[in-house]
Amino acid sequence: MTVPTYELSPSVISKLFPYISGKHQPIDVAPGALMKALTAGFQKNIPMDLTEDLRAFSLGDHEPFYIIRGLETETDLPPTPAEGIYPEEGANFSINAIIGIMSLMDLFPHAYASENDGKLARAVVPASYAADTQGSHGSSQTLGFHSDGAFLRFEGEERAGFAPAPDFLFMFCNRGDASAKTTYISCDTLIEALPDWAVHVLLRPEFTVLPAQSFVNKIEDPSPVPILFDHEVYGPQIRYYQNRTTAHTAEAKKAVRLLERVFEFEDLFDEICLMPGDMMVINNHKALHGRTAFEAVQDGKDRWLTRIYGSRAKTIFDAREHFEDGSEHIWTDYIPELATKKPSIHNA
Ligand SMILES: O=C(O)CCC(=O)C(=O)O
Ligand SMILES: [Fe+2]
Repeated sequence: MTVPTYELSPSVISKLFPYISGKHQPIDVAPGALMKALTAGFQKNIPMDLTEDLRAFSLGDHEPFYIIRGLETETDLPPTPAEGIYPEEGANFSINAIIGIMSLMDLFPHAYASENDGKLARAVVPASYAADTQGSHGSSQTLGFHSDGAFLRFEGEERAGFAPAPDFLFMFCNRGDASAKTTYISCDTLIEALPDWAVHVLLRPEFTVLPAQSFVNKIEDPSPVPILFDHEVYGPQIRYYQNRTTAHTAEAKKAVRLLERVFEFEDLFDEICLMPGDMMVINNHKALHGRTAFEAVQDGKDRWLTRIYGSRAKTIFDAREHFEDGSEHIWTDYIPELATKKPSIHNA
């Protein structure tokens, strides 16, 4: 399966340019005003067929991945940051483009208090101190299949103190690397490939998923959760993090071993080498993603993606009840009623 891809035409790209480049709305305006301007610019200029695809995609009525190609990056893009906390001299085009596309999907950008110092955008870059690790800052190790925030709460789960996992993740490529491929596999494909008994075991709360390295708040002894669950609106959903998931029963261990075998069948998953101007959007509950190993040089020209989470308003509002007691807080200032937390872009 190849990921649905939409190539923007040169005339659309030039119409979007004032919004993406911040000419009309500099990046330091209030988030609400920025979002409004980007929404207006994108609604007016994005072709109807792409808008319709994005709507279907956000409603879960579509393959769980989407790529938009041909977006512009800064001609004077600063050197790739050496670590992932978003630099002051950031890739603002990527942030504007992501927020614009999110708005067409009725999604809102948000962050987590314990990742990226609470900043909205994460620089997915190979950090020298993390080269050998399996996280978004790694490089020499394959980043296994996972969902982002797999240890967090999924809709319908009663887990006090856990914020919701993001509904969607957006990755915009500022600089590519020919050997770094983003891998992805859909939940439906996995379920089809597995025998019924394994699907049933994966639906039981018999697993522990640890936070990714990027989350500084390491939650101890989290309650066991299922890997698969059936959402009443969106159907089958998945959470997983390869090498960070423990199965607690003999059957659960067997089911996870089988799941990991499925990851090895090359015709079941797909991969794409993201190049400058590519935006990949993933439905984080309906698909897993990862990345192949690559070599980082630390010369300012290494691979650099901007990653921002986008969730439905309902998901973010539901998080409110978890704000005060918690192990994991969700932050946004793109929804005025919730705009009491840190500002979102280059916050101090
Ligand atoms: O580098 C990639 O292509 C994937 C990164 C990733 O999975 C993440 O930052 O969550
Ligand atoms: Fe990820």
